[in-house]
Amino acid sequence: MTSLTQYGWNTHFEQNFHTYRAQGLEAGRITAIEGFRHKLITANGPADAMLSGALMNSADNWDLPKVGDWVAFKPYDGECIIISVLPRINELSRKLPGRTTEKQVIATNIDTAFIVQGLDRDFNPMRLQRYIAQIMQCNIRPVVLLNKQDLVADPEWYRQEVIALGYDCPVLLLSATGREGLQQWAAEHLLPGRTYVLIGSSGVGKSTLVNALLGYQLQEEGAVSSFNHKGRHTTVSRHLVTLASGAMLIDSPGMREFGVTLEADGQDIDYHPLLAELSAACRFDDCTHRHEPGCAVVAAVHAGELPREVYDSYLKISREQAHYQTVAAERKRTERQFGKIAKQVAQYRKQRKY
Ligand SMILES: Nc1nc2c(ncn2[C@@H]2O[C@H](COP(=O)(O)OP(=O)(O)OP(=O)(O)O)[C@@H](O)[C@H]2O)c(=O)[nH]1
Ligand SMILES: [Mg+2]
Ligand SMILES: [Zn+2]
Repeated sequence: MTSLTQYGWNTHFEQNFHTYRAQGLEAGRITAIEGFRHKLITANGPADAMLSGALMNSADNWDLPKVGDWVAFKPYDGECIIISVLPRINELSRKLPGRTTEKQVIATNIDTAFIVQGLDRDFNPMRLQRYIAQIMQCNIRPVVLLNKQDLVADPEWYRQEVIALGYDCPVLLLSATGREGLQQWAAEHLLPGRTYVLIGSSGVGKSTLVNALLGYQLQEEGAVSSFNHKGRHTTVSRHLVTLASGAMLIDSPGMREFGVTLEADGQDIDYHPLLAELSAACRFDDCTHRHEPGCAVVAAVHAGELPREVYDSYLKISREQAHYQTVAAERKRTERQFGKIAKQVAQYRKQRKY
């Protein structure tokens, strides 16, 4: 018997599991998804599971189990059937690339997300800010990992560039292959019973970092790549591994784009401490910090108190969020209308008895 608390089980899940327990179901956490096969960690060790027919048919994609989810399952003939996903504490999501407003859930029930950038050609403060904004919006703590520090002459310069942006998040320098900085990273940021996810572009060294922590090859890392990425062992699916320390780490495939979504009440982006503080001093409560008179944010940019990169990132992200919000609202309206029609058809059929 393993105790589920070491995998992150807590009173939140316990409370939501009550009714399922009464029905004789068991609880497990999703560690990997390969097609239809779901890998679980349960009180009796690892297990394979499938979705129940009802779950497969009824749910929206983002309601289906994702890596990190706690589920209620029924042991059945040597196989486990997943009956339900327990309510999530949070979900790390992004807007899918392209003109869609579709949301993709990357992983769930996360304590900290490590944003990995490589100090070769990948370093990009604008992209970094987009990650930070989205992660904070998901109620997850961001930590920036600048990997491949062995490839640049002055890695500290890059770290200071990120720190100067003024976000409330730690910035670490690492070399996965040179095994530099790993110890400090593990000691300060990888705690037992907590769940972490690594995100960032392809080739920044996420899997190499995981493997370095595990101390063995869980999966092949890429060989040194040429420009076209041929022959690289790029990660194709997400999986959760448990380190010897008891910390859980989710590796994920590289992302080309990390689109922001917009939950709830929009307007206020308070992912940047100074930006949030300044907004309070704007003349208008609903100031968008663009052209309004008496805007404290614009004044701070002119005075050199708020970094221009932060302001530019704010403009870009808030524009995208506004777009996401309008299109998502439209989609909801259409779905509601469609729902009404479907209901009318069902009623009509019932009356006509066919
Ligand atoms: N010089 C140097 N190379 C590194 C370092 N970390 C990783 N690499 C190399 O970078 C390449 C890509 O590493 P991966 O770990 O596969 O990158 P990834 O982020 O997992 O990529 P995807 O799975 O495609 O998202 C490999 O050739 C690694 O050996 C580092 O700290 N320094
Ligand atoms: Mg990888
Ligand atoms: Zn303003």
